[in-house]
Amino acid sequence: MAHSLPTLGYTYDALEPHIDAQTMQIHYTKHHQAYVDNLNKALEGTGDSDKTLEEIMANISSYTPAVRNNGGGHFNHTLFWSILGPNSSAPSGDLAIAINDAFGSLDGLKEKLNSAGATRFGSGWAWLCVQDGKLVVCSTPNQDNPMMDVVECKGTPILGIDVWEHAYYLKYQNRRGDYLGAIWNVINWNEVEKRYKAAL
Ligand code: MN3
Repeated sequence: MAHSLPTLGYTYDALEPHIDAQTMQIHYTKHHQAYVDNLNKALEGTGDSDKTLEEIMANISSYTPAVRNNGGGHFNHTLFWSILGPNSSAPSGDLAIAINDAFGSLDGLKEKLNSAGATRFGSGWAWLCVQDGKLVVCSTPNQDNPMMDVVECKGTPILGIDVWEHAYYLKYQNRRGDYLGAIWNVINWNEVEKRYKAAL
């Protein structure tokens, strides 16, 4: 079965004023759709059209650059939409404990993730991952992610922040740091917690 765009769990303007509606609409309907279309095209005739994204990521070194870029793009954005939401609260339960253990506090995690995103040269992603049962922060270039067998920072991503300019330029222009500061107002911690439990 061909890959397809996941349903967005909220409206384009739901993350205003932190992420503007126009950015959301273009990001989802143009950028993400293009990754999906180009992934399907790149997999055509390879016999791997029925593989899950996770299977493809784990073995990405044996695929073409088009599968790596567009498969990564599809995986990363699907995760990204799911961990965003209009009613952000705070981490709770085991995730809150693990964050305190690994980073001292939620502010410690924010600082580390924002620094990973701010220092990623060009385009890429900043990640919170589960690695051997522990939380770690890292970043990857382009549309790579920690599920890929080719990246240095391997793990199960439970929160990812898109630092491509298309994610923030309409509202924040070159101020990536302002975008990274604002995005914490729209994190769906319930989803991050769900992914944390599943990753353990
Ligand atoms: Mn993007």
